Amino acid sequence: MRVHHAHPYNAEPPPAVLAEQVITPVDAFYVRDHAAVPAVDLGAWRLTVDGLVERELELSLADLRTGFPERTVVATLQCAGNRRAGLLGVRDIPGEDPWGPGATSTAVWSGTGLADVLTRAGLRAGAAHIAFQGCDVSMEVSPPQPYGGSVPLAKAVAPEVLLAWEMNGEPLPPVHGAPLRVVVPGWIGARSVKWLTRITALAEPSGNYYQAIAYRMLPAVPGPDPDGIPLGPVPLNSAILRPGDGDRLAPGPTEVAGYAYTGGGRAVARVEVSLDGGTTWQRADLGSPAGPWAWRHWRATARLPAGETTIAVRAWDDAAATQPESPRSVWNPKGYANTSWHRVTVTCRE
Ligand SMILES: Nc1nc2c(c(=O)[nH]1)N[C@H]1C(S)=C(S)[C@@H](COP(=O)(O)O)O[C@H]1N2
Ligand SMILES: [Mo]
Repeated sequence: MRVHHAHPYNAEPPPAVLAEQVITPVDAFYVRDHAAVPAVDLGAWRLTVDGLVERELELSLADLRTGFPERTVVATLQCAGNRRAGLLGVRDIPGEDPWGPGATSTAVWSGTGLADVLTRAGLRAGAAHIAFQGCDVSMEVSPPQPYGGSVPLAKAVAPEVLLAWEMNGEPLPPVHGAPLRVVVPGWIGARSVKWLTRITALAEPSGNYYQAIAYRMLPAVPGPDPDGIPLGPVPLNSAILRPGDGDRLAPGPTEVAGYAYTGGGRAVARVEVSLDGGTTWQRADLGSPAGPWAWRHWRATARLPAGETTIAVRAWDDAAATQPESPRSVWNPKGYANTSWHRVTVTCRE
């Protein structure tokens, strides 16, 4: 893993490792923490459901496992800061980690539907957002605050949104939120709250720092909208995982491989690779879909000239939207959602 920070732990797998399998092994799955991994006493652990509900609930893990139907969803998580490194060349972003294209991974998640738990509690009139709170306390905020966030009710009750206790068929590991986390497929990773202890039905979005202040798309130049756009659905993105930037390659055809992903219920429709700065594009082959909420792996065979070549990738979605050419057009003060063409530069021997 490429460790950006040891405490709190923040690490991404090397790109080539992500290219190996559509389902990322647990030990290669990126980790994004804002606080120390909390020590959870499993016997004492309870999930509280409160706020605008008919009945407050206190559920143990056994209550969840035995009292609710189990569901499994293959879902990609993607941090809003994925590919931030590509924005740093435009302008510095102090205090934020320079993530490469590996702040995203895909797993098979099992647990129960959030909708089922909300149905058991019964929502009262006026409930419009579902807030989540973890038991890790972030020292990045003053005064320190448990990590949290929220999603609008329409997404919260969608069938793909899980309270997950299993990842790739194993109990959820501590670093990924044991014993229970939210998985909000298609939305930025920040909404998939780990170490979940409280679900609250609210009339407004959560006031937690990570919903109200961070994870917002601020304007590049402070203007009439200083609060920015709260980030939710993940925009269309793609990256080259192989070859690696700076690789020296043998002559002959080169296999180029990577991922493409879009959230918000859209689908990746096409991936293209350019060897000439975007004048011409070659179609990549998309791997078979692992489900509507998972990334697509892709490959293309490139015939590289001798010397240095920059390979670029872009994807298209089913609304025929594509990615912007330059990181300049998407630079923002917190360095979120770098969706510009991803590029690697390689050298081919004569
Ligand atoms: N409780 C808690 N949940 C959290 C976080 C956190 O710091 N604390 N980080 C969020 C962010 S920003 C991301 S991108 C994902 C990362 O999930 P992972 O570490 O399992 O990859 O978890 C989210 N859930
Ligand atoms: Mo994130």
